[in-house]
Amino acid sequence: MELKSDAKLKLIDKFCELHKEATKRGLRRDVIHAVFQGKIVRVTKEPGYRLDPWLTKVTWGLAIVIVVLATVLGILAHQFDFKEEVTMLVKGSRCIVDNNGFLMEIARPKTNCHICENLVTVPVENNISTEDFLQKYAYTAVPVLVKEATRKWSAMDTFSFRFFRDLYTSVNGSLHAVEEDCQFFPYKTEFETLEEVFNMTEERADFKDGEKLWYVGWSNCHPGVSSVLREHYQKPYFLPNDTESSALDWIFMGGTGLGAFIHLDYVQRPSWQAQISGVKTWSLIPTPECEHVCQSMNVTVQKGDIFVVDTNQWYHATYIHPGEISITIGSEYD
Ligand SMILES: O=C(O)CCC(=O)C(=O)O
Ligand SMILES: [Fe+2]
Repeated sequence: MELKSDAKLKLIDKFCELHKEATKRGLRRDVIHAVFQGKIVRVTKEPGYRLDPWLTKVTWGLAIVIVVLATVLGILAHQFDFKEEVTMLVKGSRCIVDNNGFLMEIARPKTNCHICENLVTVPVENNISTEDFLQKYAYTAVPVLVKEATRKWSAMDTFSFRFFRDLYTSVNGSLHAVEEDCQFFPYKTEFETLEEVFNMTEERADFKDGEKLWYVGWSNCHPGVSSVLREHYQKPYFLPNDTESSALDWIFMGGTGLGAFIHLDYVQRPSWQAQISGVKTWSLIPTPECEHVCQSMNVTVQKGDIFVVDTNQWYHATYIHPGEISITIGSEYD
């Protein structure tokens, strides 16, 4: 049975409106996302953050409506087969609801467990040819660590916290673009925008003793910033010429500790990530349908290495080692 497409779109639009409304009314991002994921949320009081009683009622009202609508949308997606629209919604073509586990778990394609059946460690390659990469890894969802793959990139001597701060503060509209059109992941920090990250004190940026740790990630979709970034890195040498890199650059940056908490992405394409500075360990966990045949694996990425992984097919979490700030740049490819 087909649900009329304008009815689907109306439902999706309603969903987007609610998300925007919740944001506008000051419902915290982490709370909105937890609600969208169907979690029970407790809004704790934090210094400098208080909801007045009226706003609390509106907030809870909105949260309940969102949960109900997410449930209806999920059930309809399943029954009437409009998973593609749901995927598009969360991918951000209409509105961005990042980390929306509830809807996406319903929409995601199941993993073919052959990809990891006999894999016990992440393969490591040096000087891999394009042909080998294409045959063994490009679209197989077998992750691979390519050693010393960024040798000629000027990013290695250029990218730093201050480089990104100067770039974003000098390119008009770029911070606004991250807020409106790209994605920002504050992880465990209190930052709500990339602008707030760049406004932190010099001491905190340098991880001085006693300062709060931070680790954040964001996508860049501002052409002015992209063109500067791309002067400093190239498409990885082992990617076939006809692969298209996404126009989005993904940047993850911060100090030691837990990086990204365990999650699955719904970007539909595999990704590469280059370690520009610092050391990061990735934990890969098979999806539930493959748990019985596949194993979890860890892989440590050193400065200059590129890690390729299909983040749609492997749950993943990251840990940043003590020492240099971890800075990575990456993209999706197809
Ligand atoms: O680099 C990280 O800490 C997380 C990266 C990630 O989740 C991704 O690339 O999908
Ligand atoms: Fe991810």
